[in-house]
Parts: sequence; C-alpha cells; structure tokens
Amino acid sequence: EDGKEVWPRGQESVWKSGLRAVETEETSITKSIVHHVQTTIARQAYNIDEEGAYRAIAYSVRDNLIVNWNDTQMLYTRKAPKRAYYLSLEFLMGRTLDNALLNLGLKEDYQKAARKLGFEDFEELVESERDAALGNGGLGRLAACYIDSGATCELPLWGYGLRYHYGMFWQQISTDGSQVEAPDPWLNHANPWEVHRPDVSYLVRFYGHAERIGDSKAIWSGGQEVMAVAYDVPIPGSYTRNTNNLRLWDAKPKRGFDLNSFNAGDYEKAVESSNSAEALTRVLYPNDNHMVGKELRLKQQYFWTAASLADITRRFKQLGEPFSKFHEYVAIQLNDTHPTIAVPELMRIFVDEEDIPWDQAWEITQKVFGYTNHTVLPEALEKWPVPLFQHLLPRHLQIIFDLNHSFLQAVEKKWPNDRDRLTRMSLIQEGFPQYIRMAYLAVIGSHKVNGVAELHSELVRTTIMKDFVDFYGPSKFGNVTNGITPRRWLDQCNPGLSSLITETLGGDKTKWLKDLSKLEGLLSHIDDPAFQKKWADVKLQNKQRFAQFIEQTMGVKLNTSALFDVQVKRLHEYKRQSLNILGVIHRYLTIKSLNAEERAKVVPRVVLFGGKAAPGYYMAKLVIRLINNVAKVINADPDLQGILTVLFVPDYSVSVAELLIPASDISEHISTAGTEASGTSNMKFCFEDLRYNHQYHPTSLEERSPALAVVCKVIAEGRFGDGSIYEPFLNTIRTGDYYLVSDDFDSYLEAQKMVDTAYQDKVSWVKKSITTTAKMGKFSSDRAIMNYAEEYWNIEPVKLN
Ligand code: B1N
Repeated sequence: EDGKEVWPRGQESVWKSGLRAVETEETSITKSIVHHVQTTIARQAYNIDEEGAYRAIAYSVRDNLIVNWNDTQMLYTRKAPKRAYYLSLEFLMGRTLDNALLNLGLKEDYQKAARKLGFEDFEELVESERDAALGNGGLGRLAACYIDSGATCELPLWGYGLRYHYGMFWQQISTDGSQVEAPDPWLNHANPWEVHRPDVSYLVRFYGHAERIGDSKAIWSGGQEVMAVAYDVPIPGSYTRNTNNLRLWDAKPKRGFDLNSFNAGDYEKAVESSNSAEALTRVLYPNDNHMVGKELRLKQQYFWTAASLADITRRFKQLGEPFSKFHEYVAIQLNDTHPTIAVPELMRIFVDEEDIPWDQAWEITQKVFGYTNHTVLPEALEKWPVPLFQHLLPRHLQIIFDLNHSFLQAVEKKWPNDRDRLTRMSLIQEGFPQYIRMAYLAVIGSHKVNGVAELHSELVRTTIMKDFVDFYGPSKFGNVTNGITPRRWLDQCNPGLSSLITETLGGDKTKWLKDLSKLEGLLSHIDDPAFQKKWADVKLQNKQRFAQFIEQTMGVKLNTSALFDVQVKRLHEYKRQSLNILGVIHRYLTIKSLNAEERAKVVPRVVLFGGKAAPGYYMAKLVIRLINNVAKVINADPDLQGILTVLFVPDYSVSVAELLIPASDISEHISTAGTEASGTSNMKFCFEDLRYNHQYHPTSLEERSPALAVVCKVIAEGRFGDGSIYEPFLNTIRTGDYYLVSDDFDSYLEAQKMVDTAYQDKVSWVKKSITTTAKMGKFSSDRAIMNYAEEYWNIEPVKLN
C-alpha cells in the first residue's frame, strides 16, 4: 500500500505489458466504460439504465485516478520528503465525478464517450451522484477545500478522517413548517470513489487499566479492542498528475464475534458485541459549533486519532530513521480540538512503545503538531469529564496529569505565587467532576496555534488564549485566513462565469485558476459595456437554472428579475437568521401598507433561506418553523405576487450550494459581531459585513426598536399561525437578547434600503459584482494551504511528471 516498493515477482516484461496509463483517447474511454458495465457492475450492455451508466463511468474515471495515485505515492516513498497530515473529524466532500473529470481535464472526452453509448444528458448522470456529506458546515467543507488545494499545489499532504456510514442527516420540512431529520445511508449505493484496504488495519484499545512502570512509562492492557480498517479516497489535483490520499477509517470487530459468548451458546450476545464495535463509525454527530459530551463521540475521536498515528509512525519507521528525526518527516495539523487526544497518544507511543525518554518525547511531540482554532464560542470549546477519561482512556489521563504537572511548574516559575493564574491555565478545570480543557492541551502540545481570519486570530490572542500568549510569547499564535477552492466554487459550479473570465483574460483557464490573483485583470474591462452585459447575462442564466430547480423540486415559480437575497448556513442563534426573517416580516408589513402605485415601485425580492439545525437545538428549529410559516403567508398573498417571495430551500448541501450560490445577487452574513470565526460561504458569494460594537440595553423592546416591536407583536398575534408557538423565540429578543438582534435591527433595515437603491442602478450593480470577484484572489484555498505548508509545516511541493 501507499507506494511501498517491492521487487517484481515473476517476469517484469509481463507485468509491464499489463500496466495501464491514464486513458485519454475517446475509444479507450468508451472501451473502459463498457468493460466496467460488463464486469464491475455485471450488466448486459443493452440493459443499462442511468444509475448503471453513472457507476460504470465513475469506475472508469476512478481507474485513471488510481493510476495517478499509485505513481504519486511511489514518488513520495522514493523521495521521502517531509509530509503533512490533516486530521479532521469532518470532510464535507459533496460529489466527486464532475470534480474528478475537470481536474483530470477529461470532462469533454467523457461527455462524448457517454453520448456515443446513448447517454445524451451527461449533466443528469453527474447529478445522480449522492453527496458525500461527512461534515456539518464550514469546518468540514474547509477540510475538503484544503485537501483539493494540497493535491493541486503538489504537496505531500494526506487527510485522515472517519468513514461514517451515515453522513449529515437529510432535512425534510413537515406540513407545519418544522424540520424533520431522516438518516442518510449514503453507502447503501456502492461508493466507487473509495478503495477498501483490508491489509491496512490497526487495533485500537479502549478501557482496561494502566500500570505505571518507573517514572514515566506504563503498560496499558485489557479492555476492548476494535479494528480500524482503511478506506482510501484518491484526491486528484487540478491540471497536475499529483493525486493525494484521504484515508478514512472504518471500525470492525476484532474477531467476527465474541468467542466467549459464542462458546456459552449465546449467539445473539456474541453478534451484539460486534455491533458495538461497528457503532463507532455509524454516524456523524450533527452538531456545528457546539460540543456534545457523549462517550461515543470521545470514542470516535480516539479511534480515528490512534489509527492515524499508528499509520503515520509505521510509515515513518519504514524510512529507517531514528525517532529523534520524526519531526523532520512528519507534520500533523489538528483541525480544531477534535483530534487533541493525539498529543497524549503520540507521547504514549513514544514513551511506552518506543522507549524514548519522556523529555525528548515531549520535545518532538510539540514540534510535530499544529493546532487550528475555529471558534471562540464558549459552548463549542471541548471539555471532557475526568471520570470519563479515567474509564475510557486511563493511560492518557495519566499522561495528561503528568504534562499538566510540569506545565504548571513552568508557569509557577515564571509567575511565582500567582494561584489565580495557575487555576486559569491548568489543563484541568476544578470542580465535581473535574474537566479536561482540550484547547489548552492542544496549545501546549503544538509548536504553532492559529485562528482562521485576521479578526478571529486577534480574538483568540486577546480572549480565550490570553494567558498562553503571555506565557509563550506572541509568535506562537498566528493566523491563516481561510480559503475556498476556485475549482469547485467557480469553474465547476459556474461554468458560464468561468468561460467569460477565461475569454476576458485570454489564454486558458488554468492560468487564473491556479493563480487567483490574476482575477484582478478583470478590472481593466470593468467599463466595457459589452463585458458588463455578458457578466449580467451569466448571472441571469444562473438564476434561471436555479429557478428551474426550485420549480421542479418545490413547485414554486420564481421571478428571475427580482433581487435574489440569500442566507444559507447552519441554523444558529449567533448567525441570526432571526434578524433576516424579522426584517422580511417588516418588509411584508411595509408593502402591505402601500397603495398599488407605490407597490409598483418596490424592488422585487426573492428571499432564500437554507441550512440545517442540530436535531436537539430547540431555538434553531423554531426559527426554521417561523421562516416556513412566514413564507406560506407571504407567498399566498396576491398583493405580494412577484414583489416578495420567501423560500426555505430544504436539505441544503454542497450540491444545492453549487446551484444556489451562483444565482445569488446578495448574500447575508449578519452574525453578531465577534461570533463567526471566519465564514467561508461569504467567500463563495464574495460579500461580507462585520460590526464591533457590542452593547447591552436593559430597556424595553419598544424603546430599542419600535419597528421590531411591531414585527414581534404581529407574530405573537398569530399572523403566521398560532403565535404562542413562537413565544420562546420572541422572549429571547424581548429580554436578554444575547445576540443583539434588537440592537442591530434598525441599522439592518437601513442597509437593506441601500441594497434596494443600489440594485436599481444596473450598471453600477454589475460593476460592484465584477469588482468583488476581481478582488477575491486572496481567498483561494491554494494561498491558504501554501501558507500552512511554508509557515506551519515546512513542507515543499513534490511534482509528479
Ligand atoms: O469553522 C469554519 C469557519 O469559517 C466558521 O466561522 C466556524 O464557525 C466553523 C464543533 C465546529 N467552528 N467550529 C466549528 C464544527 C463542528 C463541531 O463539532 C465545532 N465549526 C466552525 C472554518 O474555519
């Protein structure tokens, strides 16, 4: 596996004659598709439907990816460069076929081949693929963009994650407007994009007991052992042959079933124990920006981390280098605190298994890890109860206590007799029970910590990590501004705009797609009316494409000359979908109060919402219900036909985003100032707004915002269905208003007025749109990943020729 060199067995010439290259000829492409129809999916050529055709094409494309994958991994093995590993509990990949074809530069060839085989509508095949939704939102989609950019930038970068059998739930909207969750068994249809590697597997231990031997070592034994088995997903770079690896672990029982129970004749119990191992990778926890303290979640974290570190150390050992050089070959990035157990786990491997002295082990460990913080929200910061750790990971608890002991000694040395500081900085939060502060463990175990946007990184330094900045100095705390991949989020989802950009900048599209700062070249065409017209036409076509999708899936007709106003993101109080819907109600009441002549002057709007609420998040689900019931009233009102339409697009996903984002005129990023770490969908729309002034008004809602008071009154009186349902929501705004909706409501309405005015001047609107895109270059994930490579990992590109 991964490019291990073995002597050829048998005759080399026979082996070589059987090897295949990437197939680019039309005839060899059709041949390979037919071959997969006949063998891999075992169907007769004349008996193939769309789903079969999709799969045969996918397997044929996969063959090409694997050829490149093998060559890339062999090259990495031969050259033995320093490698980086991105540990993420989420990879929100979306669909693969279209992306793979574009990255291989084979889309047209496959399209032609499919046509020859009788499949005229290639897009339909592409869209029949299910999303791989192994993530919640921004954090998981960021990991997917980074893994794409790593391959495109030819970096020796692998991702490690979990192969969840159920991804993010499907969201349905019931007749009363509420969110209903349904499971997403995405693996029920075979997944052509993964390679099962039963030969790459490790045993992972849970529970048992840890017995100290000497000062620092221990033996951990007993408990439960679960097998981690690798599934590899090839990640093609764009216009390069370099193809990296995303390795996802699946849990299997150590033996098929528990022998002890079986001997006793209890077959059912024996099979049950195998169920419990498999439960580990059953489901993605559907929480965004919120910690859930479930034992199974901690088990997932350790299972994935332990398997990944076992794999990384095994690969390192094949180099034959001493462990003192481990950090010269290995960099590991912790995507938030979810894999922080890797810090004590690497110490355990070094000290208990490899006999490395504690101090040296700790020095190397700190050089290996980097930690990315993605949120400062207190409810999202991970803390695990000590008793749970004691039970599940007794050896790791010992190591954490040992690390904490020497860390606090160093703090004490720097600031003698400062008890408050020791209490604040301890890895252990005192109380009954005690808690382990995972973010602090990640900080002391890493050589570098970063936030994900300038402002967020500054907040990390001055708020949650202030004491640690004082202790280590500021150079340990950096910033890497997030980015998004221009392949998926421009070239792939917006082919019209991509062609126009290529045509305008000249040359071929790889020039600007691989160096997004080149988009600035658009600015010199901004005053050209012909260019402006083409730009506006692309937008209109994207709106029509989206309107068609909405008509097909929801049966609603959209006015494509209206302003499309979009807010798509996870439902969360801090993101303030509430502010948006309350503003919509205000708009509705205003329009209702106008006479026909005045109404004709209103700038027509389509307000689109999309996003999932965590199944246990009551207030977020209540806001979904309110949005849907407001939509029902407004859309049914003849006075508002063509002037105001409100829609909640169900089951927002990567694939829906690919249709919706290119169709938007404005997007709303209206979180309470200081709460959204970075936001990445804002980059996809190229529009953002942040405010700094937090205030607290102990005054009545009527005093704070008379306009909002009216809106709340109308909801309470039952204009959008039984008002009492929304009382808990209305109360969060009337009293407390933690997320400052009432503080910002009036200025939000002002901003919306400015949008209406601006939209009426079509030429200046198009120019704004062009400027936004032209200045987007910085937000490419290629720039972000190179930033990590150079300043955090010290790795270099290794190009496959
Ligand atoms: O990470 C994104 C940022 O662009 C967003 O602003 C930020 O909200 C998001 C626990 C999270 N922060 N924290 C999470 C996700 C799942 C979970 O279980 C926390 N997601 C973010 C990329 O940097």
